[in-house]
Amino acid sequence: MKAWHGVIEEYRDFLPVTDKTPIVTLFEGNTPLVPAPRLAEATDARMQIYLKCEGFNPTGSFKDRGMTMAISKALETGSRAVICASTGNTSAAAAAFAARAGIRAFVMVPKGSVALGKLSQAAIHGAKVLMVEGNFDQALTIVRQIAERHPVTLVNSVNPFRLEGQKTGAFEVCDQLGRAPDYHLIPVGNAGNITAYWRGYREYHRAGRVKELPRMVGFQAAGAAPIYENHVIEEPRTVATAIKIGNPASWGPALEAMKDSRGWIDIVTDEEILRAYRLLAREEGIFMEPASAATVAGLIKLVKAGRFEPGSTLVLTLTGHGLKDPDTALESASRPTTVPPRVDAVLAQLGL
Ligand code: AN7
Repeated sequence: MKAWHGVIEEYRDFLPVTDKTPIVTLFEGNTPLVPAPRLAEATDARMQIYLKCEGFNPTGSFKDRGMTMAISKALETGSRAVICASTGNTSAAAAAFAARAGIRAFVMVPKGSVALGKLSQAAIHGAKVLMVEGNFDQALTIVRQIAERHPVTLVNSVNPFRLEGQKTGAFEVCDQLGRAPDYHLIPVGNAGNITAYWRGYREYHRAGRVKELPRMVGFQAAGAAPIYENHVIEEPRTVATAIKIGNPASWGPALEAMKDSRGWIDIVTDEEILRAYRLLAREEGIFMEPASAATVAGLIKLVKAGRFEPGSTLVLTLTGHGLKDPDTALESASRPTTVPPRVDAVLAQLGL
């Protein structure tokens, strides 16, 4: 098997890098495309369902694809510091890649709405972590202003190199599947990833690597669904804190992706998200964070509604690892039972 060198080296021809770009990589990408037989069975319509498990990236989310590009380009232009606002995963990736590059990272996260694993990552990688008494959208406004006036590079997905890196997710799906799927299902927060995937599919199609183009289907949490509702949500609410965003930066491009691909956007409730979250863990053995489960919840909802033709090939991006958010996992499952160190006491609990 050929060694993997990270998404920039693997897809160099499709990316805005030159021989002079210092590549900062943690060997991200090459994540598995895992068939989901139980989900497919449940749909009862002979569908092929695959999970693109982005939680298996080095920092545990899809953000590593964009961050290898953003940090490499920041370094190329001589930047010594980066800044971002984040619901958690971007901050973890920024902190890790900045550490790898030997530059500083400043991250701003909404206090009380960041999963524990993500916060611990930003901290241990040495980022300066600021918890804002406000939401993600407010934090993004602040860091955009700071980056305009001070010598620090913004690495949110408004940085164009982020989406360039993230589009490699679509390249990998095509390489792994040998074609593009009929539908690509994906959670939507700041709407960068849906935009990037569509760009990736289009570029691969134009280059003759695939003959098909998928329809892009995005899912927002019902309490944080600005695109679906067609207005800014001032106080977004959802258990899926990663996508608790009320005014997405890539709103326009995401709408375009949906229109161009003849796709659409839908919503899922927190209850549906948590049900899908448990189902994925228990029936497929895959532990992804709640925002990723939104995609599975959306699949279940739309299959019931008969939105996909029988025999369709569907790819779902599962954006982040379940270990990012241990609190939600423990709240969503039965509690561990404490026992004294005796065989009889243990047996009494097992019901064998
Ligand atoms: C697990 O980390 O916005 O629609 O600041 O962490 O491209 O924003 C995270 C977003 C989906 C939504 N799933 O992707 C951040 C941040 C997970 C995420 C999304 C995010 P976009």
